[in-house]
Amino acid sequence: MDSDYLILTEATVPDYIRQRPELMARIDPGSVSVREVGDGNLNLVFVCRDDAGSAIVLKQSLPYVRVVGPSWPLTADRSHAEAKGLTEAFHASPATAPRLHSYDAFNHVLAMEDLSCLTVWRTALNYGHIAPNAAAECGRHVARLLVATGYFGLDGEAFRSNVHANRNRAMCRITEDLVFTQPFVEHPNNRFDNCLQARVDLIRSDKDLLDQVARLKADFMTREDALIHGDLHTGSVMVGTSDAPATKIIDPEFCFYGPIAFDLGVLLANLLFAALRADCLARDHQSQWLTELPVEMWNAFEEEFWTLWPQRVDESMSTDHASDWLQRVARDAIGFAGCEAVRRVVGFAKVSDIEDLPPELRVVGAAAALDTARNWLTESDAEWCSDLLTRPTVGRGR
Ligand code: SR1
Ligand code: MG
Repeated sequence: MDSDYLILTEATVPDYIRQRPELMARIDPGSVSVREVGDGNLNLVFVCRDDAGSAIVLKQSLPYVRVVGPSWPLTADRSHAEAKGLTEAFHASPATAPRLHSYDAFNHVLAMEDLSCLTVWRTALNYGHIAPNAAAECGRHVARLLVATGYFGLDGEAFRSNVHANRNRAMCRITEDLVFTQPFVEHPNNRFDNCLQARVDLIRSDKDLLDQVARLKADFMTREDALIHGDLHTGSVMVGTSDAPATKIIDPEFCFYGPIAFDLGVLLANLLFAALRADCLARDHQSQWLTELPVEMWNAFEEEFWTLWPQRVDESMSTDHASDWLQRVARDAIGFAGCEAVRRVVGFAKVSDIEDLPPELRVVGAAAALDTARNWLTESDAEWCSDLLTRPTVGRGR
């Protein structure tokens, strides 16, 4: 385990800043106040603000999975992948990516733009808030990264060299295990309420469904469309308010050259969880708004793709080829969404949208998520249309 580096605490951050000229140029260690705010599964995140009002964020990878502890070692080199992912994303879409100030490879620390004026989208959704442009901005961000880093935007040599430079093997392995493998078999990482057992059995005994999961897993392992985010759930998006809208996509530590449909699918599944929470809490206005978001996201993705299409490096690539390719992306994204939805209910790394509901509603929301996921994994004609998030009526008192 690469643990021979300094693990930061709120108390040691000012001294750490003092030792790094590139940080000293941005913030005064003499007056800095430091707050650890990391709420994800893996890392430490420090918001640092000095008396003059300057602020930066320091994000440090631990040599293990934070929510589990040292018994689950994990390479801290993921910060290297994240530094590259942030740089590429900012280059492709500065409006929706945070600015990376510097990267300390030895201590696995990224220094980034402070986004404290924004809120993690999942948190905002859990409170019942509406973020008008967020889904469309995510769709555009995915399209821009696709064209900037994929084979539409790069010549063969540059493309292959990038594929090689962004392998991120350990993080891909986590996704292969947690999303595509463990939830579909008995595994100690799985945990779910007993009353969901029949639904889980139905999923695990459906040969066609399991074949579809295997196909999607193979796609995840072998398709190299572009540098994808790799973990684009609503906890990887920060949003502003209706008065001051903004969308920033953070945390690309799982980024690698993979199927672009995976990013769209993971976000789709997490919009499902938000919608189910809204239904369970009878938040009709939010629920109605959420129902529209998958189409908004897809339309924005597709529109941005076609806007950028004239920039393709190889003009022999036909528009018909791109149209067919997009159709496949839409279909695969729905399948990936099914896998992500199953894993968040059955496997490791639950979502607070469902987990924080009162117990009697939690099981209703989780059951509805499994039913939708099963449809997404079995209906070969599922389309990216306005009833994609059609849900059973689960609302309180309905
Ligand atoms: C062991 S890491 C668990 C999960 O947290 C991250 O956000 C990814 O979704 C990963 O699968
Ligand atoms: Mg994350």
